[in-house]
Amino acid sequence: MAYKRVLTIQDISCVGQCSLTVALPIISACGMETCILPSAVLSTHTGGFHDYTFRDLTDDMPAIQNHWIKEKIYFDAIYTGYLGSKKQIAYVKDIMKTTGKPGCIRIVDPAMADNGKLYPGFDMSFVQEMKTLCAEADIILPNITEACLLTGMEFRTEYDESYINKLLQELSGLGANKIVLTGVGYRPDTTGVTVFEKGKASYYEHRRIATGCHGTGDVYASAFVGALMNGFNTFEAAKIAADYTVLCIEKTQGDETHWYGVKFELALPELMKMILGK
Ligand code: PXL
Repeated sequence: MAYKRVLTIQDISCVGQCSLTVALPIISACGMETCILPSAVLSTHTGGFHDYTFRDLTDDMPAIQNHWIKEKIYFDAIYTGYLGSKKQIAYVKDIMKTTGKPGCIRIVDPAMADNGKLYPGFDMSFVQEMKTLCAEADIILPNITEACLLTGMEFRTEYDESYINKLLQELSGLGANKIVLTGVGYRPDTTGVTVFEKGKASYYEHRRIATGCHGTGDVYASAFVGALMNGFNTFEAAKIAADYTVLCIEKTQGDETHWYGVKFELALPELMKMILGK
């Protein structure tokens, strides 16, 4: 497998095991050069800490982009996560257009909501902009809350396959080629992921250990990118990322002081075995 260069655009939450502090080590461990563009710098993530700092880096983006273009720096894949402002989304779309190598894979995690609610600081006008970013992606990785916000469908905690299929149809109407919908569970002790491509949905079910662990969306998306860029197909990559995320949750379980994230570092050897030992 040729050595790949991936760009990931998301925030630096200095403490909290999410976004770039998760994506950078996970994608690097998968054996590729991982370049970053921080969307914002926060003292912690926004999910449970109080009085966190937030420095928006939107205005730094065009100069960074121009420098890369001048230096002829191009990427095999661009993966976006938590973004800092509405205005930033337009910059990110332009970066995807101008800094991708031919065939560059654009992966968008519309990280903006969970458990039926938008994260602090986001509103429906941000969701509107995020729809336009999803439209330009090759693969999107929403959870059910994000999928509902993007499509206008009602958020439900209990549902059947026909609800999920409708959600996938509506999401594909936004324009993304492939969809990896996370947190899809039909039974009390299980959850899973539904992959939708070429009009067909495939489901991978796995154990539900705990609900609502912080940062697991970012752990999942990063491992997905790492597997995909190592030649696994969308469904295989979605499966590896799910198995890795379950391991990370297992390694964190029982430590109540570690409520803010998962100990993803402890399961990196297993991820590397799944991806590089194939
Ligand atoms: O994990 C998603 C995420 C990323 N970045 C920041 C967040 C969150 C979720 O709360 O607050 C800053």
